[in-house]
Amino acid sequence: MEALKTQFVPTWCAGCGNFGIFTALKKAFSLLALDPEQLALVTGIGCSSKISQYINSYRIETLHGRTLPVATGVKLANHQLTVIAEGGDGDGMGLGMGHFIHTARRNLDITYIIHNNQIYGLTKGQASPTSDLGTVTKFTPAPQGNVEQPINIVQMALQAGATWVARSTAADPQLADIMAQAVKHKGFSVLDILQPCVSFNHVNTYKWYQDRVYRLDTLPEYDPADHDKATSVASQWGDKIPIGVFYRTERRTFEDSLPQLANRTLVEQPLENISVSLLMDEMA
Ligand SMILES: Cc1ncc(C[n+]2csc(CCOP(=O)(O)OP(=O)(O)O)c2C)c(N)n1
Repeated sequence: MEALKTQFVPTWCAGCGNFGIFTALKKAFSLLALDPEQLALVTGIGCSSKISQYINSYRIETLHGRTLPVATGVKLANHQLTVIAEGGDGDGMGLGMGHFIHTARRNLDITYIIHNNQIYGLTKGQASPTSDLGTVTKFTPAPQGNVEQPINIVQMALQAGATWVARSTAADPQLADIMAQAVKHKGFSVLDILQPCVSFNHVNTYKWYQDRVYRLDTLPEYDPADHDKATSVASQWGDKIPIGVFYRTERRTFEDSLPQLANRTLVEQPLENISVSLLMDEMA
């Protein structure tokens, strides 16, 4: 754990769900015995994305919504690294939505962790693409509140072609374990973490989630290999919210399909035979 520390101290609000996710993530890395030099943490912009400042690894806080394209670049440059992409529901389901779908269908071996507080936290409480209908914010005022249909991250991941899909909560004692499973999966794994925002979301609190979540493994004969069943259970939201691993399957990864990467990572390949000036001339 000590090796994962940086000199920065988290600046999240007292009680923020990001603390639970941060603690679980460090525990997951320890469980996996991951050396910081094997790890690249790519985040976007948002309160949640600050997590990359606090974990010693290769790390970058990139542009808002560009978490997955940057993580893709990192993975293709050195596919031996364990690449974790992480950010908020706004970052991933708003500006980043197109990237989410394409990264899932490509099946890069990247773990994508979404801190889903159903609100834009950093910019002080606007409705996000996962805000429930009727959510009242400064920008979606009463009486009608939010009138846009929310995105269900698990459903979206299943339809886009993610090969491992799960949901958990920031207060889940099993969170570190489920994160470790996500990292171990070879392929694009998506973990939707329900996370209270104590400053700007006074509806979806720790208690609100706690009163609604139930574990998929308590369902008789639930089989995470069954995509149809996963899709049907994933549609549940409201009084009952399922958590756990919805779906897992094996599919060839994008990196493994590239002959250029078969023997060596890109960063290990010498540049001698590549003439940059020829390329520049061609594009002139
Ligand atoms: C291109 C661009 N658009 C908008 C913003 C402003 N902005 C910064 S963070 C953010 C949303 C944060 O919400 P979320 O991604 O859910 O993360 P949270 O802060 O809740 O963890 C927005 C809209 C920006 N930085 N860049």
